[in-house]
Amino acid sequence: MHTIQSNDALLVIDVQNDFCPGGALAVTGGDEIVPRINSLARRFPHVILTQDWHPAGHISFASAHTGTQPYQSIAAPYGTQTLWPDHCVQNTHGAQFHPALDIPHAELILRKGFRAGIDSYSAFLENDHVTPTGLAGYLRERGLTRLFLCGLAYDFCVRFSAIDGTALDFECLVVEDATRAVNLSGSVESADQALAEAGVQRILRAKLLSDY
Ligand code: VGL
Ligand code: ZN
Repeated sequence: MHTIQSNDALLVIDVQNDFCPGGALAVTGGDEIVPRINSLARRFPHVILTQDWHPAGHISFASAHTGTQPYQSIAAPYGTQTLWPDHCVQNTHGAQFHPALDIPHAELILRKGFRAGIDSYSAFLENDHVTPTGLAGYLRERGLTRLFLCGLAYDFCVRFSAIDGTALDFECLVVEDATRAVNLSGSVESADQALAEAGVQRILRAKLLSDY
């Protein structure tokens, strides 16, 4: 048991105020996972946080387009883009990590979605699926090869991070009970299926703490 190894990292996705109850793009139960993530993080030698970090007027905001509503999709130059309420605007309270997130030893905070004209769900590649964020290079240079993913939201940023990470040759496992979903129509089922097809294992926190 407890064979969390020196080449393992916990990747904590977007545990930010706007994705928690009371936030602009609140995920049900988003705050409930914070204590779980804190205790998981204590077991990992390496922890990396991601932070959704949009400029005002970002392409993923419904408010940046005329005649659109949040949660509908548009054709962006790089493909279909779901539109969201304004969220995680750079340097706002909503973009800050949840105040109870307590991971002093986190060694990297990777910001994503900071360019006005392209969104980035994945921690590895922007939504054109080709522009790298630099995370793969960081992990390779640091010799971190196995990633346990948790955070928000299961059906968007956790999903795409795990799938891209797998395609980039990292072993990715999703700690399912340390995530919560936005849950648009069909998004959870579609994430479950995509993760299964990519060979991403979903595990429970208790299993991680006892087996790995
Ligand atoms: C996310 C929608 C928009 C996420 C980020 O972190 O899952 N979802 N921006
Ligand atoms: Zn976003």
